[in-house]
Amino acid sequence: MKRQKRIALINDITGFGRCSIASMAPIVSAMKIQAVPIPTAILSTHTQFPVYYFDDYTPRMSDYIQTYKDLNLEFDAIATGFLGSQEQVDIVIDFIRYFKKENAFVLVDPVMGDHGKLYATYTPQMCHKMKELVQYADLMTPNLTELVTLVDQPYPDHLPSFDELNQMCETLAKQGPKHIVVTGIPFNDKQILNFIYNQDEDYQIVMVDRIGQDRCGTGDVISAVIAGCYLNGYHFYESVKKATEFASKCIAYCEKMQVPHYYGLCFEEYLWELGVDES
Ligand code: PXL
Repeated sequence: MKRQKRIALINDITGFGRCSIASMAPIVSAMKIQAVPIPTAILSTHTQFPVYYFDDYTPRMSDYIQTYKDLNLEFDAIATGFLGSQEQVDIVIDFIRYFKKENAFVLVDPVMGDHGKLYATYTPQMCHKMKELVQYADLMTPNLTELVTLVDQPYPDHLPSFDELNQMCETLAKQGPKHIVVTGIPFNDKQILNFIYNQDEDYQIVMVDRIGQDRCGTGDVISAVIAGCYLNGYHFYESVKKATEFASKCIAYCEKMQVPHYYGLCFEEYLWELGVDES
């Protein structure tokens, strides 16, 4: 019997703040895909709150994953997000090598930094390690900070041209991914640019209106919708379009309700819409 599609979500579990697995699992579930969380860390709130409890799950990840090996579980897709240590990257690479079957895809969201700055955990060694993971990616969703870091370029002091973006994506694609979307590039006061690179095809652009300030967890919502759409057979461009439109709608609701920017996206309001046109 044909079973439902199944995706492994390798990311942190954060209780309050709507990010990572807490956002991604319900989103892919709404798209009729079974979510299988593989925690990298457990937090009470995300790190943008003044206080948070953080439990690094690295020492327990291998035993956790071993049971999936013992059960011969199969996954149709694997999506990775925030990874806290080099050891964790090695565990993820081992997971991909073991579980990725033909026709399955790997989406790597290289959560490394934003606005030209890398997160504190992103030492040069960690950046080097992330490049190892890139080799296993089919789809990637970097922001501009992450893209330039992965291709050893400085953060630009001007908006890069489409040709420059395409060249950087081409360099990244040579290491692995066939499809890349560079998310959330500030284009002007009113618009955000999402730049789509497809191997051996022309680049594509998805523009969205800039609504309010940046919100934590937006990237997780976008990568979850992309993973879900792509797994359900949409083209990459359509998946990105649907993801950015969905995120914009959630952000507009948050602005209307004056939800603090670090509370994440109120995706619950529109979750049902993700299931409507799926077969
Ligand atoms: O993707 C946002 C995110 C995810 N996980 C943790 C975070 C953040 C943003 O700060 O702190 C733990």
